[in-house]
Amino acid sequence: MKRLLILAVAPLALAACSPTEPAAENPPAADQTAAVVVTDAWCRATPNGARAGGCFATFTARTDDRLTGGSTPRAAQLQVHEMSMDGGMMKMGQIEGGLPLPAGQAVALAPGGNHIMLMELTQPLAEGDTVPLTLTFATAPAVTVQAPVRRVTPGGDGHHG
Ligand SMILES: [Cu+2]
Repeated sequence: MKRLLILAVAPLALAACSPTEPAAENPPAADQTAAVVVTDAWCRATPNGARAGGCFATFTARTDDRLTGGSTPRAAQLQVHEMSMDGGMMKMGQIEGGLPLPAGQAVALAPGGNHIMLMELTQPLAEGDTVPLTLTFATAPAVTVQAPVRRVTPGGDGHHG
């Protein structure tokens, strides 16, 4: 009877050694409800008298989307601008149809490239200010961020080399 007992136990041991692996993929974090995550928002301080100012941020969309515009209490208009070369001159203008935000890809706005333009500022953007930016998307709900104002010395940071 001893031999029979051993045979009966073996299948149990086997089962214990091969647990069913849970799916390896990470479930999305519970608090990632926003369809577009906006990080590192900031605005560039404007010299006295400037009527427009640039703001920057990094956007990560959960599904393909586009940054189309927005609003701020600090300016009459908020536009999404791109830089382009035209006959050797840098020009900027609104991006037709909005800035593409491919799913899962961090899209960074930065000085010298795509930017958020605040037109007709109510007052200059001063270092230490915080600018509320409400950003709108083609499909995702609008996102409001608080962008601190920083001073950038033109050409003084060596980043353009
Ligand atoms: Cu601009």
